[in-house]
Amino acid sequence: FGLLMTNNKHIYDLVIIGAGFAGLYSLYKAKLAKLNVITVERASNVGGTWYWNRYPGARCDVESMQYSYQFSNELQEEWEWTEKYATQPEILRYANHVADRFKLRQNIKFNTEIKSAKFISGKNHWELINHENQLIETKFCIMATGCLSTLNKPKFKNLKDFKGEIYHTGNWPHHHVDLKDKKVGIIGTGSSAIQCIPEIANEVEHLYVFQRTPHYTVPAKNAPLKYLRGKSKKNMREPIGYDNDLFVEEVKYNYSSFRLKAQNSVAAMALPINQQSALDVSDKRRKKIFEDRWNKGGVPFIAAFEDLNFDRKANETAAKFVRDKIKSLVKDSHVAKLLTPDYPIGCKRLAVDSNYYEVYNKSNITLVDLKTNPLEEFYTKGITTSKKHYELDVVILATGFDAMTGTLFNIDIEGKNNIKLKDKWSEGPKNYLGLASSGFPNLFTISGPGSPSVLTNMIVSIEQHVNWIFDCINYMKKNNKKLIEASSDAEIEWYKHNQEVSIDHVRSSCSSWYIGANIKGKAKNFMPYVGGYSKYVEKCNEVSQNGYEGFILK
Ligand code: N01
Repeated sequence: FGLLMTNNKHIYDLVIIGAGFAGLYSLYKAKLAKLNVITVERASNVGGTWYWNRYPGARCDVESMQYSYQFSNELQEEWEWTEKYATQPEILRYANHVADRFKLRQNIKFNTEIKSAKFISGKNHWELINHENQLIETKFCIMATGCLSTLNKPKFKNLKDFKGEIYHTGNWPHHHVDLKDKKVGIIGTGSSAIQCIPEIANEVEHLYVFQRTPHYTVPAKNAPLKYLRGKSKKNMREPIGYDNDLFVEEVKYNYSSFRLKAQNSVAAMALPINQQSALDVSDKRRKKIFEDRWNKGGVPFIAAFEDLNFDRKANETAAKFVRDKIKSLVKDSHVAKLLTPDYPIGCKRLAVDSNYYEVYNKSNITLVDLKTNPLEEFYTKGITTSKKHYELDVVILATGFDAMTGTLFNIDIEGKNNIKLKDKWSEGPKNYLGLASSGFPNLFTISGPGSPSVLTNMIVSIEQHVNWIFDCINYMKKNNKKLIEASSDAEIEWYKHNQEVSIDHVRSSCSSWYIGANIKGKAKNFMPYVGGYSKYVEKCNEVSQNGYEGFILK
């Protein structure tokens, strides 16, 4: 870091914070643009979310053929995913491969946490301070800090008294955690817990699942991917599905059209959306369509009909189908009832599982309903609820994240006129296109609040954001502009639009981390843009084509 000291007056063109998928691609683009760039990363390696979330059973529930970069044809041709849904170790290998293949590591400073970022108006640059109080100066900042990168650790009473082991799914140790023959408690039943529970249930002596709200989940129907290995690629067609042995080869053969489908979609994913309304078909036909989707597995379930996200009656047909499945899969009817959600399906993020409901038929698993039996406190040997003491060797917190704004607020970001981002966004994040906030010039957020981000296939959204930002930086260079800042009018209009489109959407119909409901004191408004990925991209392109409409360039 010698070079970064103020005395040397070394000012970077760009500092990227984070070396996950957003940070890696930003760095690739910055090097291509020959910018003087450095990436800082608090972890000791690349991977972001996939570096930290290494709990047993962690996988991506976006299909691997889609959850990957498309900026390099060679990369997407050469990389071979082994399963329909890639495991965390495989995705982490991919991130490392990308870092090595594109020689990105030399520009990454690992084990480095940025504590504050302050815009110095007189100098038109940012001053960042790292955990060792070193100063880093830069003209531009890219916050590639992730949407789910600050843990939600509820303040359970007397947690510190517990003498056993405690882990959080979002910060799982890198060493092997031995759960064999131990009494384990897991708090939370969101996507992380739903992946983790079936995996550890086989190993532990007894597993206690502390559930506050049941979550909808559909089976992944994960499977190995097949490759032709040199056989003839004649008669390749449009890729039609995983049950077809040629699927991977067909995707690779037609990658651009496969990617285009995702680009033109709501969730940046090539999903087979049935354009019918769930209410326009007979009960028998509807059930058959849901059954087929259930059997094929994964998030396409929610695309079984085009109106499941908007029409509550249509949504109820899908919710009822899953509720009936729970009843048929879980033998103990009381447990089945506790596992059954009563809110619309797809409000909280639909989880994708491998034997989640079935695992409750095992004799070494107990579901503890925190609604009727609230968690009161920890004690030296475990957890006390209103009805009982649970003696535990290990507690796993699967309690999620302070999503979307948590990490940005943890960095003390101060813009023009000494305004802190945390104060400016105290009633909700005002962030034009999810990319930039007024008063914070030359600072971009990747998949920030106000962008589709977590409602989409993240890597596709990340690439779109990064491409847009680098086109913008290029435009500034060509037009001799030094500063870009969102206008306050444009960001307020975008914020209002974002709230409006969310009103009738199923995602607003319950309490979830999308609206900050999981964090005490957090502003309650819809954070990601729910108007759809392709519409969002249209707007971004319109803005840039009109000379960065809604931004002030100086
Ligand atoms: O976190 P969550 P997550 N007492 O916030 C409970 C992504 N992801 O880590 O619903 C008791 O969803 C809370 O209960 P309730 C994905 O976007 C992706 O599971 O608030 N319980 C809930 O059950 C996902 O949405 C993938 O009542 C408490 C759970 O903890 C996001 O990450 C895999 C509590 C938290 O669920 C977050 O998922 C995994 C308390 N005080 C995750 N506080 C893949 O792509 C919270 N809870 C594969």
